[in-house]
Amino acid sequence: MRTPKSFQIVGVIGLGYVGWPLCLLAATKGYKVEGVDIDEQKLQKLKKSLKKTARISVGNDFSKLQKVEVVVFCVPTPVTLKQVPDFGPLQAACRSFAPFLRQGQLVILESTVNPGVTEEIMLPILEKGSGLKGGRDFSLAHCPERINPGDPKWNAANIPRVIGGLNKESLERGLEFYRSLLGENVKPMNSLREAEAVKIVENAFRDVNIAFVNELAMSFSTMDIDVVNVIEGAATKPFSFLAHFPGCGVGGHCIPVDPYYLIERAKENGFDHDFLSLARRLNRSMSKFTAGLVAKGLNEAKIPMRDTRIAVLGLAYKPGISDDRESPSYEIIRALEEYGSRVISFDPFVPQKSSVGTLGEALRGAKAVVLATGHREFQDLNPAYCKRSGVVVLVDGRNFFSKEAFQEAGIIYKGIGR
Ligand code: SAJ
Repeated sequence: MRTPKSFQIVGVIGLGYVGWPLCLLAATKGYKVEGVDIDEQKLQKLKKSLKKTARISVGNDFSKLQKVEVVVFCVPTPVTLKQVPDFGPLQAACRSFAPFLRQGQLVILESTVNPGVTEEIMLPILEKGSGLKGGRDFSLAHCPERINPGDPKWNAANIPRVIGGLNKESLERGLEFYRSLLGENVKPMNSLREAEAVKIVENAFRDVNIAFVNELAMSFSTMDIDVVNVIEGAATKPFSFLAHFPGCGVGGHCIPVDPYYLIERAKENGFDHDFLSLARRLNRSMSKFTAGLVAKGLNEAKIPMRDTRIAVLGLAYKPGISDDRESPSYEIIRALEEYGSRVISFDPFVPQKSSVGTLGEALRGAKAVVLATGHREFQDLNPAYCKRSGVVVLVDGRNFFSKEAFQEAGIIYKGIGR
């Protein structure tokens, strides 16, 4: 497929779960690709995966980017332990690239940032380091990434996108580039800030909806109402309802992180996002709520929490992947240890951080089990097996198992809202 006349070579800075799929997509669309990353281990792994004839070359040399027409930044934008945005990696990448920024290049930021960051943080570093003027000498656009790790259906090649530009020409050139990758599935926004705001709004929307059902779960558990059944009932309404489900917490590098970008940015303008902050507090409280369910269950069995062995199954933040960033599992473990319990963890996707290597070892001597991640591999945890292992309490942090099956086996079952 021929690329548009303006672009032949694309540079991608940051070859993680966002940048690398973009490299592959651009190569399939006929571009030559220069991938740059600072992580040697990652570069070695990627180099092994590349066939010699590949249109993609990877390395840590930013000077290679002076010959490309488009440079896309796909670097991490985490938050600090105080939940404040950390633009360190983005600023470092801009400083490394700026000396090689050339007249006429199109620079795009895909990393998730709050409104204002592209223009107020990225642009000044690029201009200072290159002596060029954004909008006049080079174009600058923001096209927020929407990669959904582990999603079987949606990927870099078919997820619709939005894009905003520093000026009209930046927007037009950015649209031309992304339409060469995705066809018409690219919506132009009126500004960089609008494009930055779209991504934050998408993910804050999800966080507040999860907080809503988490609060319902805590309320309904006092009324003997199964919140999952109620949500599934509400979801029979074919319009104006979008089901979310309660759980032991909200993990990942998107949903629990992105709202803080908006909260912190608005604070600088004197506005407090009370609602977003409340939703964040509520979702973060689910790990303690889950540990409390363990205490309740063991109490019913007249077993003290102190020195009792408890197995936490699942460290990844969602099923079927090994990513454990911001995973609530670690908060649950901390909360249980504060009760004086002896916690054993097991996640087949995160072996390096698991205390043991098998489900059997995790259950051995455990009086309580917490299911924190709904990996398919945990389906084998059947009630009889639990009973034989001496498990007395099961806290189902993802409402993953059949409550009835465990209760019939004489195991005290506590779900999240059921
Ligand atoms: N979670 C709940 N209840 C829910 C949904 C999720 O407790 O109803 C929890 C999950 O267990 C997990 C966390 O929230 O710990 C995040 O889950 P997620 O399904 O939102 O997964 P992410 O973090 O991979 O979110 C990504 C996001 N994609 C991008 O930012 C590009 C998000 O916008 C998508 O909506 C989401 O995937 C998706 O729909 O799968």
